[in-house]
Amino acid sequence: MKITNAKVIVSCPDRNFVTLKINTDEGVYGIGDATVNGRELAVVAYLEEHLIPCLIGKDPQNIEDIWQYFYKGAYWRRGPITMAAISAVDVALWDIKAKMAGLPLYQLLGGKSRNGILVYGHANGSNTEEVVEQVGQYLEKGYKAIRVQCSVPGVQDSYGVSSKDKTFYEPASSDLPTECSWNSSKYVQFIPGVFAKLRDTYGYEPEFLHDVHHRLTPIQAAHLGKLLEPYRLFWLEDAVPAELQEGFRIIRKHTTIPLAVGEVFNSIFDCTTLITEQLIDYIRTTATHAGGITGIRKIAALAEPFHVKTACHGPTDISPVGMAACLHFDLAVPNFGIQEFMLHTEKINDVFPNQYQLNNGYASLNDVPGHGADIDEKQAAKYPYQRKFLPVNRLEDGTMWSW
Ligand code: CS2
Ligand code: MG
Repeated sequence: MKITNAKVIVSCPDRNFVTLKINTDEGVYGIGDATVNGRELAVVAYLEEHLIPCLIGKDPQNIEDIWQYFYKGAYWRRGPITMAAISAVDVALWDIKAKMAGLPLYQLLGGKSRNGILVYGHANGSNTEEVVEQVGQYLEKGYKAIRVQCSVPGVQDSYGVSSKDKTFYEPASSDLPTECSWNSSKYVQFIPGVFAKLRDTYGYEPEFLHDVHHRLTPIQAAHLGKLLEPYRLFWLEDAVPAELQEGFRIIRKHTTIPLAVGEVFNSIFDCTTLITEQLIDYIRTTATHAGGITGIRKIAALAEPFHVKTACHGPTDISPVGMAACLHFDLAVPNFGIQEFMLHTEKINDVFPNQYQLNNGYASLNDVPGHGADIDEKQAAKYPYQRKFLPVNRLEDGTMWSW
């Protein structure tokens, strides 16, 4: 069996996606997601110029060898662009292998380890009342777990709060990046009150999560963790920028709040200290960014004996193809924790027909061969790429900060 050609399709149905399609001499094709939000065309160039020429003629069945060829063969290893490109190749090859076997992908990963895939949705609001109302709507829809973000009084741009008509919240700009303004002290003082109100209103059964989005220092994060402990959060996510894995020792020393990290990680080396020292509880690496199914399986296998569970990143900038890959992994992996799940718009689902659904807080998959997600190229062609920047962030005095 041979790869005959491969192409990259860039489309913007409400937001940008980079999709790889690999064709074979047996007529079977595979689809992978290579979207890096805000840096899309860098991955396109990487795929078209550096990977696709080497793929032609290779046997698509040798997934591990192809992965190693591109990983070890890069010389300049790792990084989000390289690894997103490798991820797309990997997911497309797993798709081909499962289609050839006539099986849903999760069967090739060891079969079902659970009946349903627990997901969390996103509630947010410009004040506590709005948040309480939105959380109520999610609970009515059957969600068991909900991420909660709220505007902070006196802070110009809090993270994770969307305008009402949008299903995503990063203020993507086609001009230069939007400049946000931030104040960590006001945030740390305000946010525990939101969770106090939620527990008052809905009791202690629903699972609530919160994303700090890399904005605190370790000691600030430790303080916030302590303040949030009475409200029994499922997790505190990305409390600090995680380039310094050792920084989590400080947070861990001071608080029992469960910690999640890793949506921006792209290899196992980004999380070895975090996992082996048990500094975190959930690892958020995802199929689109951390080396595909092959990459996240290895990370999950390292995490399992250290009681760290998986929690694949799944905002709307992961395409339905990337989401499908994650859901197959989630169904099979022994140390599954939770899956982030934001609903895509109708336009996006028209471009990417898929075979998963949500029911009563759990995602499930239809049993079709492969990962079940595809790209409708005619639909995709209707929505050409549009340059979009993610925001940047500054403290109130103008100092650059993490967004
Ligand atoms: C967020 C992401 O889903 C999350 O947890 O942190 O939505 C993140 O802001 C985006 O992926 C950035 O592209
Ligand atoms: Mg996050």
